[in-house]
Amino acid sequence: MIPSDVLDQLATQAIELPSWAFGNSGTRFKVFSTPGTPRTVEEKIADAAEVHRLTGLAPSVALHIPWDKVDDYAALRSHAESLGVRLGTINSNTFQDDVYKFGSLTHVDEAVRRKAIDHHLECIAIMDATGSQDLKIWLADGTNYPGQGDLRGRQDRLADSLAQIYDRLTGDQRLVLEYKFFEPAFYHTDVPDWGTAYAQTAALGERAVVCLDTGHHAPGTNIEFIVAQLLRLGKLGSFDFNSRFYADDDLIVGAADPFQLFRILYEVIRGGGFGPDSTVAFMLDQCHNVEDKVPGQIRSVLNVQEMTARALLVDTDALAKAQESGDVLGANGILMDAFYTDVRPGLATWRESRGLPADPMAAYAASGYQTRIESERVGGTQAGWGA
Ligand code: PSV
Ligand code: MN
Ligand code: MN
Repeated sequence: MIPSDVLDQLATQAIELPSWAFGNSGTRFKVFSTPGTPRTVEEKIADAAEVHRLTGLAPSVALHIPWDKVDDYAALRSHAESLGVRLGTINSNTFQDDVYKFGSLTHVDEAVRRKAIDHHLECIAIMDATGSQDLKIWLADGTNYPGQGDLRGRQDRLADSLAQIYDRLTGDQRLVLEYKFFEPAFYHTDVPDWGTAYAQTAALGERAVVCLDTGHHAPGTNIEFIVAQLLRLGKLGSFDFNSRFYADDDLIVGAADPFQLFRILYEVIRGGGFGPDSTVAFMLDQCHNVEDKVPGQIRSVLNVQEMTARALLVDTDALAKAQESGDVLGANGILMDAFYTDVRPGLATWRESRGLPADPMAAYAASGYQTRIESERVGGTQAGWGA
């Protein structure tokens, strides 16, 4: 039995899906095509809407520009809304054009830097049309060899570029800066860690916050500590959830290390990052290289929901007492009790009580959706990692 106050909190959960998760993706060795892959952004949104229909967990879809570029964003917004979802975060992309070989917002050539800034201003104009709140910036900027670039100068140009972008935000729009410790650059990356993302966003102002992608840290990093610290500083803007065994694997969240996901979500809740009053956005950033994409996304949002439920089960009063009295093993045991609680039967019953399928994975398999898209969508590749 899951207590009703926990279920009430779970009812507020929303996890944004990335449009690119529905497109083909792969590694530098091979991009395998999955039957039924969307051919258009409209079809990606339809797949995302199917995930939401079966789980009630995914009311919005993030777009990546120019992968999801269209002529009429107002029409795209209506399309999404007619399917029961909204358009969410707009992700900029300055990592696939030849001109950005040596950087984008940090580039030493003013013309290239201008082009990269203008791309972000175009993204803000798209946000105005889609009603999106967040502009998410991840930069591939960095160098491969010591001496190749001036680390300090690049940081200064980055600050100036971000300030020009930030100045164009209006209303409740936010600039969300995502860090990543390496790749594609192998010696240094211009936004490699939460400290740099924090310093850059703190200099901009309140509406600039940090995105924590769970796959963007060195092995062994205590990610939940970063979560606690960013929440404490009021700078945790969003998550890109995924899981990894080695580097930025972009596998299904909770697949590699469910306990880490639990620990992260516990700190999110502890720090006020969950619930209607929180401004922390939960998003997925994943690729489904070999598995079917729609059920891959269903599995992902269910994993987040399950670990959130377990994190909400932590007996926080008992934990505080154990911590204060120096009861090391007692405190650890309280956390582990919540982690080891199987919430799946309780969640299944609760889903049914809300008019959702008890088992969304089984419901998808039985729905005929996969067979339909496989026969209807011939030759789908859609721009993105696989293009
Ligand atoms: C970079 O590795 C990243 O995590 C950024 O969020 C990109 O925009 C995204 O991947 C695309 O999958
Ligand atoms: Mn990411
Ligand atoms: Mn990534």
